[in-house]
Amino acid sequence: MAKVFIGLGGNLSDPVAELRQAVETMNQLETTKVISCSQFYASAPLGPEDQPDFINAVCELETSLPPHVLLLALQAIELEQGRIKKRHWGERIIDLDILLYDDQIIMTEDLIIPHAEIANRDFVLIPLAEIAPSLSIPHKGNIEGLIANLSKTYLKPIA
Ligand code: ROI
Repeated sequence: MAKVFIGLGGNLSDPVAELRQAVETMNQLETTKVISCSQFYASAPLGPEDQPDFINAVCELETSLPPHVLLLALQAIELEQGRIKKRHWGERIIDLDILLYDDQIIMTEDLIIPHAEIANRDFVLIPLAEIAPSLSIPHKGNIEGLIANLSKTYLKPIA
């Protein structure tokens, strides 16, 4: 089984319900189990500011689905929940990103692991650190160091 971390985000419709639904569906994928999830956080949008705040979380999965099969499964969940692309870096119902897949490094056209922006995003690093506090990210370093390097953090756990 591989240990995988998934970043979840959304800012349309009822984002908390959408994230919960995605967690439940991921847990039902074959040979896949959701091991833990961070709290849900409200975060300021990265990108155009005329869109609602996001809800973000990170979950840890155990799966025997290979990376590209998992990617297709996550894309199917996004579509099933009604994701449509409105604009670049714009609002979305649900985004499911593979952040880490064991300690694999993957660089293909449709899949880059570790996620290319993992080191720069408070809404990924802080929930990730909550469930994996001493994680070391291939090529990028220890999660505590990455968090210390963040410039701004506007992120707060929702009640
Ligand atoms: N901004 C925040 N705060 N959270 C996200 O998950 C997120 N996802 C995105 C863009 C539009 C870049 N901005 C985001 O894809």
